[in-house]
Amino acid sequence: MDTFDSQLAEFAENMLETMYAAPGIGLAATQVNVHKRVIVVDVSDTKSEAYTLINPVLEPFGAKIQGEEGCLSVPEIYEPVERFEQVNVTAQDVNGEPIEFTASGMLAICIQHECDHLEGRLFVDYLSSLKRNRISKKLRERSKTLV
Ligand code: GNR
Ligand code: NI
Repeated sequence: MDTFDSQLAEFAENMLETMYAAPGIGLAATQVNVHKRVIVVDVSDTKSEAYTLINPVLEPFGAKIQGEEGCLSVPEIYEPVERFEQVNVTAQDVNGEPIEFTASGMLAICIQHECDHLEGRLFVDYLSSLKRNRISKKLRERSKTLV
């Protein structure tokens, strides 16, 4: 991303709206079929701590922690995933201004989950092939009964 114009600002606003409506605590542009390095996250209960991160780069550190994860792109599947407890984040905001902060806990997990989407990775990719195959089957069966 190198053009920080009103179109980008509008897209980021739309992503936040989509995330809150889902409802979810994060969303990557990849998930709405836009292949740009844009993620939004808000892990607060009050929907008042939104981060819009453009071109995010992560340096995870610290202990590994396991948390139950779900994904809007893998509906209604929840499995434990191991992530780093903390992550140094450098990114740009919608105006192209540099951002740098350290996240921990749920925010750190969510940012790692969203950045994975930008690389085409899903949380199910961290599971055993046995679990992944079961999930694929479940999603396949589900889509059959839906149509
Ligand atoms: O809403 C979401 N919840 C969630 C819970 C644990 C770990 C990661 C997430 S992100 C997810 C929304 C989503 O799919 N973002 O890509
Ligand atoms: Ni996701």
